[in-house]
Amino acid sequence: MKVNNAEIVISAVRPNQYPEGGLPEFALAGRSNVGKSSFINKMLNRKNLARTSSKPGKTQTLNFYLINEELYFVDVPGYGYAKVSKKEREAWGKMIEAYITSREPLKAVLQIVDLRHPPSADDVMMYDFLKHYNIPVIVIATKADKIPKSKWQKHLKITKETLNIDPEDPVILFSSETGEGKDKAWSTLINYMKR
Ligand SMILES: Nc1nc2c(ncn2[C@@H]2O[C@H](COP(=O)(O)OP(=O)(O)O)[C@@H](O)[C@H]2O)c(=O)[nH]1
Ligand SMILES: [Mg+2]
Repeated sequence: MKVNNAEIVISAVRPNQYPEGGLPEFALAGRSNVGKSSFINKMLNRKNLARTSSKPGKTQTLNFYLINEELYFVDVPGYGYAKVSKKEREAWGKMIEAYITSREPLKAVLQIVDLRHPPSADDVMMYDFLKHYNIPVIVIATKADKIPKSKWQKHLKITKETLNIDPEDPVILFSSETGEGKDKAWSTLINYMKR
């Protein structure tokens, strides 16, 4: 995929702010700080379009990135950040649930996990939640540059086993540092766009 143009079109807090037009959408889900914004920037060849931060729990809106007037990436606030109140967590849950379960143009959720560690209990819960609602899931195991290549397969196996992954769901090894997995991620997205 050659990205000619990418721009944030809206940071939405309510469904009536979501873009109209029905272009295919891919939402990014994952723990705070796992690398969602970095993934978006790498995929779009942009340094800082999606804000990356070492301070988790920042994005509290659904950020819609329009790519080539063809599709959207939707950056979703991360989960599993300890320092949010119960009330904030509930508001987050409602927003995500409302979006994921009723958004017609949503083609798949890209669930971002950290290849270095087994998926967390929150990761497993998110995966099960998506499967429960029959939302197609593409797992992106990122930060691959942080472990030696000789251990990639072992870590991928642990990722799949911990998620109890459906063998139909793609798992893509990725690095926002090196661009590992970028071509595979794009070809997978292009396939899912046609569904
Ligand atoms: N080495 C390495 N660092 C990464 C990678 N992806 C993200 N990071 C770092 O992890 C931190 C959190 O990334 P960010 O994209 O803001 O995570 P988000 O909260 O999920 O959006 C930042 O310091 C990034 O530079 C990666 O693939 N490799
Ligand atoms: Mg982010």
